[in-house]
Amino acid sequence: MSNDIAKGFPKGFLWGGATAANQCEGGYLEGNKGLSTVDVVPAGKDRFPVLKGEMKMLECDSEHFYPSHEAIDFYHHYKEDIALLGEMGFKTFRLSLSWARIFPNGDDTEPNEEGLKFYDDIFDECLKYGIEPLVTITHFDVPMHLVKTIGSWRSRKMVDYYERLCEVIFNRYKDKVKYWLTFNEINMLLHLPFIGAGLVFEDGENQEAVKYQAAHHQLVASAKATKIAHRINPEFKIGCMLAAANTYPFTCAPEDVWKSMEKDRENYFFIDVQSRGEYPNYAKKMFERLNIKLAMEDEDEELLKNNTVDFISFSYYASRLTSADPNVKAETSGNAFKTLRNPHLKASEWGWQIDPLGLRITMNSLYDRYQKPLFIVENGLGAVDIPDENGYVEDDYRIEYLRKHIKAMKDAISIDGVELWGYTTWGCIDLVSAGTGEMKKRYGFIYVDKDNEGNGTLKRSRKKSFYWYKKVIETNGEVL
Ligand code: P53
Repeated sequence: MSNDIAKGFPKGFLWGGATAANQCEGGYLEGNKGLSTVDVVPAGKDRFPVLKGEMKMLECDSEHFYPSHEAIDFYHHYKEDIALLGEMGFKTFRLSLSWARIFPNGDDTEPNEEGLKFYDDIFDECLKYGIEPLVTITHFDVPMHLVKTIGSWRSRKMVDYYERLCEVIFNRYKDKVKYWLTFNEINMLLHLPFIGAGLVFEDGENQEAVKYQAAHHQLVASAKATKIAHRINPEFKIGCMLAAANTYPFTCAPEDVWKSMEKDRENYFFIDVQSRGEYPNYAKKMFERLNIKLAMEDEDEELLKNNTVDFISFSYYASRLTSADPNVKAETSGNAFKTLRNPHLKASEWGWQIDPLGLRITMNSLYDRYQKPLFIVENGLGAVDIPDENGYVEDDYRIEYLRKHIKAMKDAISIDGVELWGYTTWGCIDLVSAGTGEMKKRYGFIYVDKDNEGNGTLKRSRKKSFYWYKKVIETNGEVL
C-alpha cells in the first residue's frame, strides 16, 4: 500500500482564478486585433439563437449591444488586475489568448507582433508576483474571417491554422508558460456550436453531422498541439477541458439510469478521444445510427493515439438530472445544458443547481475513467452583488458556495485519493457572462463597476470574498 495519498491539499497546490480573453479583454479592435466570433454575439434576446448557430450574425449592427467590445477593459487594466491577484496570493492565473489578436484573420502568414507582445507583458506581470500562467489556447474564440471564408471548424483547414497558432505561441512563450489547455469546454460545441466552434447552420442540413465533423477537426488539432508542445518543450503540460458534471437519473428506474449514462457519454466522448487516444465504440455505433460518416485522414488515428493529454481539466458549476419519462418536465432555466429540477438541491439566481458533493462525484468519475491528474479550472457562483459606496460587497453567499466546494475537493483528495493539481475559480475578477452576456451575473473576488448596458467607471474594488480567499490560499486550504 502506498502512503503517499495526500492528507489535505498537497504542497505546491495551484490555487488561483480563471478568466477568458473574450469575456474580459475588450479592446476588440485595438492593437491590430481582428474581429472574433464573440464580438458579433449580442446581449439580449438574440444572444442564444446566435450562440447556437441558428441565427446568422456575421457582422455587428447598430441595433444590438455587444458586451465583448469593451468587456471589463482588461486590455488596459491588466497591470492593476494582476497586482490584485498577486495580493490575494494567487499561485496560478488562468487566462486565454485571443486568436484574432495574434492572427487577426486566422490565415495570415505572419503573426501580429502587437498581440504577441500584449501576452508577453501579461505573463511577465504574472511572473513578477510568482503567479504561474495557465493558458487556454482557444476559449470560445475564432477569427471571424475564418468563419466567413471557410465555415470555421467545419473545414479541415482549421487544423493547419490552429497548428500555426500553436507553433508561434509555444515557441514565443516556452520559458514563461508551462500549463496549456487546447480547447475550452470542448463539449460545448454540441450545445452552443457558434461560440464553441464558429458554426452557423444552413437550413435543412444535418446539424449532428456538421458538429461531429467539426469535433473531429478540433480533436485532431488538439492532438497536433500536444505533439508540437512536447517537441518544443518536454516540460509542457497539456490538458483537455470538459464542461463536466455527472447526470443523475431522476429515479432508480433502470431506464432513467440508462438515460443518464447516455447523457454523460455525450460529453465524455471528447475526453475519451483526447485522453485514451481513440474513438470509443459507443461513438462509432452512434455515428452509424445517425448516418454520420466522418471524413478522416490517414494520419489521424495514429496522431490521436500517440498524443494524448497529460492531465484532465474541467469546469464544474452544478450537477445535471435527466429522466427517460417524457412526462417529467420540470426543467430548470438558464443553462446551455438542459437539466431537470432536482428536489434535493437549491439553485442560484440563474437556476444553476448547487451541489458540492456533485463535485466530489465528478472528480471521482473522471479520475476512475482516465487515471490522470485533474485540474479544476472553473467553479463558482454567478450572483447579483450589491456594493456599498466604496464598491465593497458582503458576498457571504459566494464564500459559502466556494467553501463547500473546496471541502468536497478536499474529501476527494484525502479520502478518495484523487490526484488534483489545482483549482482556479471562474471569473476571479467580475467579467461578462458567456451564457447571458450580462455583467450582473458576477463571480469575482474583485468587483468591477459596470452594468449590463455598458455604463460604469470600470473601477475595481475588493469584495469580502477577496480577503477570505487570500486566507484560504495562505493556509493551503486549511482555514476555510
Ligand atoms: P456564464 C454555460 C453556458 C455558457 C458557458 O457561465 C458555460 C456554461 C457552463 O458550463 O461555460 C463556462 O458566464 C465557460 C465560461 C463561462 C462560465 O462557464 O454563462 O467556460 O466562459 O463564463 C460561466 O455564467
